[in-house]
Amino acid sequence: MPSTLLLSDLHLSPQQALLTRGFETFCAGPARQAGGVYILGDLFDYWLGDDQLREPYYQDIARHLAGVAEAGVPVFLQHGNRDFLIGERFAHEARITLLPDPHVLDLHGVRTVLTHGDALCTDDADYQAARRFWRTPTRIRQYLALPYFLRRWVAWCFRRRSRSKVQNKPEYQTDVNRDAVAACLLEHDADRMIHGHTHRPAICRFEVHGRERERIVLPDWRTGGPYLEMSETGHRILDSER
Ligand SMILES: [Mn+2]
Repeated sequence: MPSTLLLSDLHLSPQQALLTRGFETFCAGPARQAGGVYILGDLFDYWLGDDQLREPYYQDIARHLAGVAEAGVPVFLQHGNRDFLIGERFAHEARITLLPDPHVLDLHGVRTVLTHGDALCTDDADYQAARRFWRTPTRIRQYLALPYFLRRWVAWCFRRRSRSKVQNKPEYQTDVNRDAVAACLLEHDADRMIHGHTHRPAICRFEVHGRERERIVLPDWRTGGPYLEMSETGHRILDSER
């Protein structure tokens, strides 16, 4: 059985030439050998709406993803906090399937929860309040109705503000909350969780209700192009550039 590849937090943008090359290498190589590819959010550094495809850079990214699907490998995408406005038009162009967050599946024999991870950072009340405030259908509709240049400016302001905020927060606040993780695993009767977002790659084993569980945190793409390869025999982190 071919392996499953999982990755997240690529934060692709036209300013990131090296990352973009890594992503092209990933799409042209390892992705095409896999049984399926799961991108668990923050593929892009920002997403202003599917009309962002007007920029040739993003058309290229969609084309690289579509190439994977054309090679017969399904690609699944979850929204991250940076790109939750990715919609059906992008999905169609890139030939990907959008997944809800969380998404539960049997991954090589283990019931697994896939999530971006930001919803589990419940110690950051400030962030969760903002998340609830902005991610309602009405606000999304209002934002998408703004002209493109205005949306770009708003997104830039948000990124700048979030950077300074994150720097001033204690580390535990910007990490997932253990109780939230346990509750999510119990709710979905799962033994494993895979997420990104925190940029703190790790494999944690712990017990919930007398059962051994596992949480895998995907590395971000600040250095290289790492992805998780899962198969019947286990899992390992590989790099697109090696
Ligand atoms: Mn994120």
